[in-house]
Amino acid sequence: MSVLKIAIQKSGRLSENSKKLLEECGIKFYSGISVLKTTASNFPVEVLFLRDDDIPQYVEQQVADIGILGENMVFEKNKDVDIIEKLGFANCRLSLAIPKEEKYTGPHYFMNKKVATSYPKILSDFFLRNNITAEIEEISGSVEIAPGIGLADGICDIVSSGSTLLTNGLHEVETILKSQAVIIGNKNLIAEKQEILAKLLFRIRSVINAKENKYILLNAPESAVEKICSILPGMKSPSILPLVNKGWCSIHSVVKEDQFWDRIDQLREAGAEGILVIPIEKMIL
Ligand code: PRT
Ligand code: ZN
Repeated sequence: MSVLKIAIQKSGRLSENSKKLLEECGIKFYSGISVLKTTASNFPVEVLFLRDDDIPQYVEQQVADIGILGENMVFEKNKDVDIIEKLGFANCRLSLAIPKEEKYTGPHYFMNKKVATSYPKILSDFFLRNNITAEIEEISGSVEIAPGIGLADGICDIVSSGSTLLTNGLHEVETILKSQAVIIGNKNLIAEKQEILAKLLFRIRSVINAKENKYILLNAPESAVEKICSILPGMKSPSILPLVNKGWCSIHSVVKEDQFWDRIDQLREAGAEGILVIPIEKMIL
């Protein structure tokens, strides 16, 4: 009986969300067996805890069958693996930044300059695409202090809120890459492992769909039903139940998280009352 080996980050920004995602898929783990590896008790998977930098190589070599990590690291390591699914967490961007007093004139600003980064491959591809000759200083951490200590003229690093750049007197001038956590997979999985992966992906998609949507219940006069249904498309169409109050009904539907506030305003304008919005745990389409 095959087991699908999943590599996730041991400790860092991706660890908690990666573990949580597997748990939300109903997968339970034996704990305390080893700090490097654990097996699920109710699903044929094994989890390996690794540094994110090593995951692409291990997946390529099939030490792990699939892995969860940031797209930034996938593109930097450039290994022969497939990106299977985007997971919607650890959103960030890889950007170029320079001292805030410097005026930016476009990518040619970096001509013959020195840029510090932990992403030499992505940065050199960017410079190549833009016909820029620049020096890349590869450093593994605290990239943002490089200009301040005279090590480089600018940096290329991960940005999320932007506050690290701000506190180090830098401003973001170019976004090279947008990134989020993804699942990568080995290209030669045997049929049995592909079957386990398909089951896992089905669960993961149900969890992601659920997070992206809300269940909404509201009361409305029958005269407003048509208008309200046009605002609430739902998964197929809204459910309508009669209320004891004559002339009134209850409407149930699903709305996308990102359209949520817009829709609520439109619903109130259309005559909806007693609106309840409920998180969805799993959503199977
Ligand atoms: O030990 P290991 O090698 O496994 O971990 P790591 O230290 O290399 O990575 P880690 O845990 O810091 O990040 C893992 C992944 O999280 C990254 O590869 C990204 O895909 C993603 N991610 C999301 C981030 C950030 N947001 C982020 N803000 N990775 C790093 N940062 C850092 C960034 O380097 C900078 O120092 O946070 C700072 C910027 O944040 P803001 O909010 O101030 O802009
Ligand atoms: Zn790392």
